[in-house]
Amino acid sequence: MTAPKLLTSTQAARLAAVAPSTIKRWADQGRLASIRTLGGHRRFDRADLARLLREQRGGVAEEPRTDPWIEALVAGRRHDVDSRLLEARWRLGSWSRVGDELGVVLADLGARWAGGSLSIADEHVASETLRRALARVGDTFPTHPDGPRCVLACAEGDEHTLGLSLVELCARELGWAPLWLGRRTPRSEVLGILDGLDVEVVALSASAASTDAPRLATLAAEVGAGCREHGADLLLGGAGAWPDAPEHGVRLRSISATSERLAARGPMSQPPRSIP
Ligand code: B12
Repeated sequence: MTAPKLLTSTQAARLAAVAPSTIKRWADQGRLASIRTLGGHRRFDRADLARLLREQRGGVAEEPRTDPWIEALVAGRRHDVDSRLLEARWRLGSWSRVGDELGVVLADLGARWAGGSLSIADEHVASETLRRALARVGDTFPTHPDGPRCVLACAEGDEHTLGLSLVELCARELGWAPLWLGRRTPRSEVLGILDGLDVEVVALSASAASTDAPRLATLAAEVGAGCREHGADLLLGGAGAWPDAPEHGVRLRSISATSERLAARGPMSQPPRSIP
């Protein structure tokens, strides 16, 4: 498998180490070829970008440079990753936007691994470095033991917890009390918790590795029925094959949308805004 050839403006900008507005300008000037999606968004071919960068750098650079996030993660540079997280929070104004930026980085990491430019060991070091950094940041937040409870669990068989870690940061920032169940959580455990505790939201995560749509639909229906019975909302997230319109709850495709949903139901009516 090779890395995906078509890049969004943000991904192209990260790879070229320029602002997204520069990528758009190059496209408007006809220096960088682009196509438009049905929704009108531009997409760029990795090879076209590499060619343009090579021309600009006098034929010296062979490939778009490595993403600085990925460099720091693969090298396991924990202090670099910590400071990048804090810088991104300051620049973007909320943990949900940081989460969406990291979603792009993780998709790129997966593409490099699938394309063979990163080893399995590189990918393991990178994802574990990020997992620990997110846990460190989350642990600096004030706790809200009396805040509304939000159960965080991965779909059965799924070990991709990073999306859930990003949701946890947003939940904590918004005054929720998250209950982390994490990887490979059996549905019976989620239903048991709904029976025993006051729960406002169940957030289930399924990564791109969860491709069995009928199994995910049954999981969403069974947990959804439990949530409805107990008056809890159900949030289905991650790139997995969840149903688009579950009978109960909602399918969410970004951390920002998750944050808005939590803010609408939680103690803070608005997601946090940027510090001017
Ligand atoms: C890191 C990683 C791992 C790490 C996970 C570590 C960890 N603690 O999470 C490890 C090394 C363990 C791993 C293992 C495997 N992985 Co993996 N992994 C990834 C990688 C690089 C990132 C995953 C991730 O965190 N994505 C980021 C999340 C944040 O993005 P997202 O899912 O698109 O979600 C977005 C929104 O939906 C929302 N969101 C996310 N979560 C949630 C949750 C809720 C509740 C809500 C509301 C919203 C929300 O935010 C995101 C950003 O907008 C991906 C690449 C990729 N494209 O995702 C591969 C990837 C998912 N893995 C893959 C594979 C194949 C595997 C393995 C099978 C490899 C193996 N042979 O062992 C195993 C499977 C293990 C298992 N049973 O689950 C493939 C899946 C391909 C496929 N279709 O099958 C991918 C796509 C890589 C690739 N390009 O081939 N992996």
